[in-house]
Amino acid sequence: MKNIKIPPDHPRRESLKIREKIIEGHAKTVVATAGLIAHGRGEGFDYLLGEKTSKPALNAINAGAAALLTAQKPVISVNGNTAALVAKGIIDLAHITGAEIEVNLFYRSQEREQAIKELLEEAGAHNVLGVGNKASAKIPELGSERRRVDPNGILVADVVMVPLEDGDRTEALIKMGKTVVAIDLNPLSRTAQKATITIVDNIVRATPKLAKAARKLKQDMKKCYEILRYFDNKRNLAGSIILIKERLSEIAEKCESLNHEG
Ligand code: PTJ
Repeated sequence: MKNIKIPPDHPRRESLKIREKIIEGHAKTVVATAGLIAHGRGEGFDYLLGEKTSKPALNAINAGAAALLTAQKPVISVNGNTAALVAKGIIDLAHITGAEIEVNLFYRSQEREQAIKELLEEAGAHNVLGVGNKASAKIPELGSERRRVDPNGILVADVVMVPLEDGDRTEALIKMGKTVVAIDLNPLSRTAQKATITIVDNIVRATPKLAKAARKLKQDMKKCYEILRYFDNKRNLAGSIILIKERLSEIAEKCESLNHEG
């Protein structure tokens, strides 16, 4: 598929560039067709959040980096959208935190898992878990293809990072006693509500910020434990929801004043 040329002065250039990456990923079977819809949903929430990393998101990014760094066995779960958007960033984060990378798909097929593995390897990954026969263990509570996990990865992990997730697995992983770090632009989703640490931000912005936070916190492990002790996910999530509410009020007020001027 041929990429479209986005004019340099287009007001929504960044958003369109990200969209192109998803479309390209879909053409290579990395992104599921439903992944296009999921992306559109994310764009909607990103618009409401002002398309920037908020204070609550930064708090959660620090907590997420601390959770990965203090884990015995951290694993970053990668699906199609994540691979298409931030393959290099995920590898960087895994390298800093000592996390494994595991492919875990809702719409699993041999073709897709192989395409995602190849994309990750091209980006520099060496040991991609969860592909082919490696996904031989099962999460008993789950009915979807997401139940298939690697016995050396998610099954035995104590901290699992799940970007762009669907709620069932987050709940199942929590039931298994794992710490779940979610990245989800929708603060109302089941994943966002159920995860231990929820980063309400675009994965494109959050991933390099996670790597930066991890690089800094790695020098001060005492600080990591302190961050985790004081982090309150429910309160932090409420912060993201309030932010949306305030932005909507501001926009509504502007509309109203324009109406009066007219
Ligand atoms: O690759 P697969 O087969 O594992 O399938 C992946 C998708 C994303 C299709 C699957 O997990 C799915 O259906 O997810 P949902 O239930 O649509 O949830 C995706 C969530 O991610 C939604 O809450 C979106 O708002 C959010 N989201 C979308 N794009 C981004 C995002 N969050 C952060 N950054 C984004 N760029």
